[in-house]
Formats: sequence, C-alpha cells, structure tokens
Amino acid sequence: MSSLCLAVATLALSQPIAPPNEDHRFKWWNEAKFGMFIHWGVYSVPADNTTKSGGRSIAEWHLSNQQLQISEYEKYAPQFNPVKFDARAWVRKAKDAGMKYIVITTKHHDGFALWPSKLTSWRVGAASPFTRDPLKELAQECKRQGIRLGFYHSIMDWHHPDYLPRRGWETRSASGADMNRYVDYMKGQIRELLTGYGPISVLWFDGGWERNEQDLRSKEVNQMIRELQPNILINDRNRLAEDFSTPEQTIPANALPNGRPWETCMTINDTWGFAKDDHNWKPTKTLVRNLIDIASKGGNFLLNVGPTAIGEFPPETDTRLAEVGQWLRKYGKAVYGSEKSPFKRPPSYGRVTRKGDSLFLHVFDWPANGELTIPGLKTPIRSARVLGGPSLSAEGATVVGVPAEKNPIATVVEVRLRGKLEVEDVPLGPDARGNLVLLPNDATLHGGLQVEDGNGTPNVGFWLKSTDSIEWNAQLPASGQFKVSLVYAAEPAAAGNEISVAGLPFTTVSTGSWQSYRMVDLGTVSLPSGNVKLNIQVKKMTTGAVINVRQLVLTKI
Ligand code: FHN
Repeated sequence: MSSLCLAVATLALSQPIAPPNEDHRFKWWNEAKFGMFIHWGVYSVPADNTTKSGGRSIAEWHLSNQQLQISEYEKYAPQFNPVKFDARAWVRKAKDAGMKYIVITTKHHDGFALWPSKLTSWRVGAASPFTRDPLKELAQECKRQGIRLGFYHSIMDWHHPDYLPRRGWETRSASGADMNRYVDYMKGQIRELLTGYGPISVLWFDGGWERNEQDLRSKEVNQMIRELQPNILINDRNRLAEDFSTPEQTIPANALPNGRPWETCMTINDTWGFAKDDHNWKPTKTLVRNLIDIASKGGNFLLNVGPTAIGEFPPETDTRLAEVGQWLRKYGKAVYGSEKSPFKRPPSYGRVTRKGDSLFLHVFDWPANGELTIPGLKTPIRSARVLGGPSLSAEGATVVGVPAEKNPIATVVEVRLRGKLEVEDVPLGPDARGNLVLLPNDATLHGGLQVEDGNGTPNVGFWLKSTDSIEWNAQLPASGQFKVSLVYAAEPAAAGNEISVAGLPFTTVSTGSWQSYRMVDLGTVSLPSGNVKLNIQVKKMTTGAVINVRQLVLTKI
C-alpha cells in the first residue's frame, strides 16, 4: 500500500466508525440477511463427533474430543484430498438456497490452513495431497456469481508450537513457546488472506476465549485488517465488540439494544464439521422459521454446512438448502432488506417484519376466525395481499380472510398502511383461550434480576437477593378464576426458599439444575377485570439464589 494510501486509510481508521444504520459497510449486510457458514478441513476426514468417553460433541473438535497428540492428528492430513470439490456447485447451491454470502473456515482450531500459506507447511498442498487453493476457487466463483465472501479464522491454534495454552493431555513441551510470535504468525496469515483473495466482506474470528485482548494484541490485529480491507465487517470474537455480535445456536429473545448488528450462526444438524453419524437434521420448516424469527428481530442468519472430506455437501443438506430457497423465491421480499418488527411482542400466529411503512405478516398458524390482528398497530391498513397470492380484506388493524393456498412453513401477507406507521404499546392480556401466559420479556424486573437468553427460550435469572421480585401488569376483559402454574428451574443447592407466586405460597424444590425446567401447579386465584398486577416475591430466603423463571401461566377455569 502506498504511503499516501496508507495515510488515508489510517486517517479513516482514526475516525469513529459511524453507527450501524449510517455505516455504508452494513448496506449489503442489512439487505443480505441470510448466509452460508462452511466448516471444512482435516477434521472432515475422521468425520467423528464422538468423544473419548463415548459422548457426542462437534466433529471439528476431533483432536480435542479424542485427546489426540498432534502427531496422531497429523495422520489425517494426507487423507484430505477433496477431489470432488466444486466451488461453482457450492456457490450455486448457496445462491439457490437464497443465501447472499458465504463464510468459510480458512483455519479452524486444528491450525490447518485451507490455502497455500507461505507461513506453514500444515496446509493444503504440503501436508495434504490436495494441491489446489480452495479459497481462491471459491473467491473466483463468489465474484462470478455475485455472492459475498467472508473468512472464518480461529485464534486458538492447537497445532502451532507458539500457541499457548497446550491441551491438557499433550506430551509436547511448551518450553520456548511465544504467544507474541504466534500473534505475528496469525497476523501474517490474515494478511495473506486479505491481500490474496480480492474483496473480503467479513472477518469471522473465533476461538479467542483462552487469551485476553492484550495477549492477542486485538486492537493492532483488527486495525491491520481494516487497513487492508476498509469495508470489511469484523465480528465480536477477537476480544473486542467491533461490528456485530454472534449468538451461536440460539436466537435472542429480542433485537439487541441500541441497534447493535447481530448474526445467529447455527448448525443444520448438531455439528459444524461433517460427522458421518450425525443424522439429527433440522426440518426445513425449522430452518425457515428460524430465519423469519431472526429477521423479525433485526438479525442475520448464518446457516452452517459441513462438507465431506471428498468435497461434497451431504444430501440431507442439499435437500434442505433447496427447500429453503424455494420458500425464499416466493416470500424473500419479506426477509431481504427487512427491518425488525416495530411491535414489542410477536402476534400469536407468527412473526412480523417491516420495510418502511409496509409490514409483512409471516403466518405460521392461521387463527380459526380467519382474522390476523396486529396488536399495537395504530395506523389503519390500506391493503393486504398474500405475497404471490390473492388480496385479503382489512378492517382497521386487522386483516380478514384466509387464502385458499396456505404455505405449510409460513404464508406471508404484505400489509400496506394508510400513512406513516404508528404503534402503541399493548398491555398484556389473555390469549384466544382466555389464559394469561406471562413471559420474562413482558415483566418488570425489580433489583438485580436479568432476562437470560436461555438457549433461545428466555428466562429470568440472577435472582440473588430476597428484595428482588418479578412483576407483570396485565389487562383482563372480565373477572375470573385462574389456575396458577409456574415454569421454573433451581439447582439442588437453591431448594427450600419460600416464595409467593401471584399471592400463592410455594417452597421451592430442586429441578436438578438451573437449565432443567419444570411446571408446578400452585393453586387457583380469583382476578378482577381491568388492570391486574401479578408478581413473584421472596418471603424467606435460605440459600444463595432463588429460582430461574421461564413462564407464569394463569389458566382460565
Ligand atoms: O469451537 C468453535 C466451534 O468449533 C465452531 O466453529 C463454532 C461456530 O461458531 N464456534 C466455536 C464454538 O463457539
């Protein structure tokens, strides 16, 4: 880079990066919404997700799962010869699935370089008979087919002699290992990747959790990345928040605060690297509804593919990608470039995405009465139409009518409004059956309580003080009797606290762990019509923590 160019780049870097909604680097990202993650490397040879103790794990961790010595793991590299690797086919499959970007593992934790790096012989072409450069072929195909390319790069490197810490079972000495020298090596490889393969849209770091920002020289490394590729997006896994958050295998309960960009990455079965015995393939309906749920909260979805050692996608992956693409070809307008729902809660029948003053209702389950109400919508509806289908009538903030053809995954109704979108907060109320289902995100939390993601099912946690409490405010159209049920979790050490749930006493019993939830029926209460307050309070705290709460359910009697 010329000195003038470097000076300009450095000046650009010294300027604060604009907020995401004004930062040109996110324009393609906000439009794309859906990408393909690829985990592929030497670990694809054993394709084994079992652990030494006979459990199941993720296949790309084979070296760790089986507690192998480096020398034992290196024996797989000569078998990595993906003669059927076809970049054109891979990119075509991503495009046909409706994916707009690809993020591929350049190097995973095993340290094996998927490109002819000049800095190591632990790579394709040297340690393996595969002398081609798969990243080059993929970059060329992405450019030809108009797909953006990102690089996953693991900071943790079980193979490199300078990376520390060693694995606990290793016999290889750590003496002489120098983390600074390792970071120089990592910088050198990243420089190769960001100068040899054209425009790279994402640097997807991973495996930074063993060392801190100072050890990894994170600021220095990321600054180099931005100098080399000023338009690149860097994720939050090099010990710095950078451009976007990366919830993994879960979908946050809500959009992240302050418009923080985020992307959920998820496996299509249970493992990132291909595992010959992992047949737990997610149904296409689940994959599409995950994409819809993520888009309704303003996120991107990075769906993983684990190609085989010979260079092919598993047939179960091919089938699902094709079916997701089929749905997106009909309804993608409601996903690509969409914004998160303007409403605090999703409707009972599905999800909502938005584009300016238009709304898209993603209908999973059509209400029996054929009415799609939009709770909280103040602006009257001007028109409603099933995407690719018939018009539907509208009355105020309700779409009326059920189309003859309903998509079993989700049918999308485009709703155009009579003017600027205006919404209002809708008080909590009973569902269609008259029951009150009270959730963490609808509660007012007093004290140090927090809503935890709970692996995609939010829970109230961090209940460490007897003065903390949970409160819901709801509106009841009529008075009535309700059965009170609590869905909670408590580890054995937390059993025995005396709490009050909607006024009913309960002495907590262990459910086994903080993640093991159980529903308990606590009795019945009479509630008046109008605004009702329902809370969970501590009467007597005998242990260090109280409970985790997933739901409070009041079932109409
Ligand atoms: O350890 C890795 C894992 O192998 C996989 O690459 C995932 C994908 O994001 N990231 C790490 C686990 O959080």
